[in-house]
Amino acid sequence: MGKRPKITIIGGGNIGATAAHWAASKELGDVVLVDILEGMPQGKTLDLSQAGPIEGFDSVVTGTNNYDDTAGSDIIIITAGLPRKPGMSRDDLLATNAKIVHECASKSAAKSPDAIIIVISNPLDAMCSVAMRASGFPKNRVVGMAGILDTARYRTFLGMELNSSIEDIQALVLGGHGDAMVPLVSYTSISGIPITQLIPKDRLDSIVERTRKGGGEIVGLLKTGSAFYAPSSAGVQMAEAILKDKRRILPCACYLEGEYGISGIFVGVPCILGRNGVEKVIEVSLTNEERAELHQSAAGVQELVDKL
Ligand code: TXD
Repeated sequence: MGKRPKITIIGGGNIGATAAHWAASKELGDVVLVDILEGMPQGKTLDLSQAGPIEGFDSVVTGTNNYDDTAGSDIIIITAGLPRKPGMSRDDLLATNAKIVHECASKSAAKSPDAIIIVISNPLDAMCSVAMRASGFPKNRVVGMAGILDTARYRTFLGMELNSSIEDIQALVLGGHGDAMVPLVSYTSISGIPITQLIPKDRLDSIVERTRKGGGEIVGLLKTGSAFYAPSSAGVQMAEAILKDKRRILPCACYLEGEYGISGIFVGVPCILGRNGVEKVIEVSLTNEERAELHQSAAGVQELVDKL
């Protein structure tokens, strides 16, 4: 009888603690929450555990400041790092978060050499490169969470526009997790109906623009930090696809080696997520304009990686 899967979440702040909440309530496995702050992960997970009898989940959720407690994890979700403040770009976090992600990835990978790393910390695409280098893991076992969040924002705005269920909206957003991301209108449908039949172009364009600026909109409202409900939910959806070997097709930041004409960096593309992490990168055909936008977004990622 196999033991329960083990999910380590590094960074017990807004995203990490909320990811622990989603993972525990879905009973994806036992959860270990790591932070540098003494007592904080221990307190949050003790509190979360006490919701178990109410919500009906038996996941064992523990907090720690010691990587020994993360040993043998199946999944490592890295959320540690500073979030943006109003006026900051994700790129402003590069130097500080690169150091943090490097430490978290190397220390956790040493204790769980067979794990799959899901990176959430920003600037996301560059932090994936840091995590792959620091962990020494192969490209299929390092994947970044951004496209699912960006696509979820896009789908939410479309559902609002049509006053219809988000469950029936299928969409794809490619590219780096930045203002240059590429929502693909040509691959957006509602119950198979192309979106262009349902929403006029001017409204679609403003929805695409709002999606691109979706992170900044929330940072501007919160003032003290950035989004965390949807980002953590997206990260846990990736963990679920991997742990249950669902082989879902989801937009994730994957390490490309020639796909889409891009090499040597992580960029948001559709991929199959299963027990081995990124099972396959899926290349969809793009219009010249969409391809140019994807390459422009990738160039922004390359610029950040070059600064590392
Ligand atoms: O789509 C996406 N990928 C993004 C990612 C969506 C939203 C925001 N995202 C980014 O995630 C954000 O820009 C940050 O870089 C991270 C974490 O955001 P969060 O809102 O959770 O930040 P918090 O609440 O400040 O939590 C960060 C925690 C905090 O408790 C620190 O003590 C801890 O990280 N931290 C560390 N933990 C372990 N090890 C080290 N070295 C460390 N340094 C800080």
